[in-house]
Amino acid sequence: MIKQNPQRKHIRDDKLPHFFCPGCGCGQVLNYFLRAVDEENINLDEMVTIGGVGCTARIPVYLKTDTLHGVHGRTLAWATGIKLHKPEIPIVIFAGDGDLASIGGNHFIHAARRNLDVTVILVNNLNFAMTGGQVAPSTPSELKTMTAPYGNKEPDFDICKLAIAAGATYVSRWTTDRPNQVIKGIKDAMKHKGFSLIEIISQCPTHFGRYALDSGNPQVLLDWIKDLTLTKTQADKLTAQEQKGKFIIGEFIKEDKPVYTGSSVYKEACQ
Ligand SMILES: Cc1ncc(C[n+]2csc(CCOP(=O)(O)OP(=O)(O)O)c2C)c(N)n1
Repeated sequence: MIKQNPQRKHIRDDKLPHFFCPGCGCGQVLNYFLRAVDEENINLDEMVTIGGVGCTARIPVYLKTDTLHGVHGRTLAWATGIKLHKPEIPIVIFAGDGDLASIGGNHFIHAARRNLDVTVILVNNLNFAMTGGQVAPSTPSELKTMTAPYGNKEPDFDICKLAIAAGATYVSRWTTDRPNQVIKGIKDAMKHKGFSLIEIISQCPTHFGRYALDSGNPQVLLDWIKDLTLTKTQADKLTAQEQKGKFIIGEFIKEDKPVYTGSSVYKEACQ
């Protein structure tokens, strides 16, 4: 008899099979999230998960949580509304890099500035995947995409640095091939009071790999990401020029600051 994965109980069976391509990192992130939740005994019934539109945004659809799945780039606007009404509800957002840093960029910087008490799990697959592999603000310079056939001529965002500059109070970055660190990062982000961002650099073999690396093989992409990955300690020994184009991983910030819904004025208004 096949032993069922213990995390399977958190999945909505009626939504299966999932729609992720073979080798896509979204399936891994879903798995890591469930392992984090299970290990911490977190009750999914008391949680809201939110996805905009995109491959990553689809992750909450499979979860037995209260789930909002709707408009591309507006996850943090919804989260703000929910927090205003019920500040005690834990909220986890699953966002693609396009969702969070392109169309949702303004919501992102202001939610971070306000220290909105939510966890954002960013799956950065370096392109707009669901719509066919367009260039995104996270696409590394000079790499080809469906809409940048001569190579991306724009500089890319460092989304973690953007979050820190805006005021986020927990920020870390990992890669899909580091399960233990991702799981710990998700736990830490969920336990953190305030705006927490965990960025996970992920493989999109179907679109990013095919255009940027001439390969739809997930292993080729994973190896490519691994070769470009540096820990924070390794990166600290390099110049800014030498760090260019590298995926620097680690926990970048963790600090206590008042949260958006924490002021006495807000609490009185809610009573
Ligand atoms: C308001 C709005 N603009 C654009 C779209 C089209 N759209 C749907 S998914 C998507 C790309 C998603 O990319 P990303 O957020 O990076 O997530 P991924 O699919 O790569 O995980 C876009 C542009 C939309 N659905 N709604």
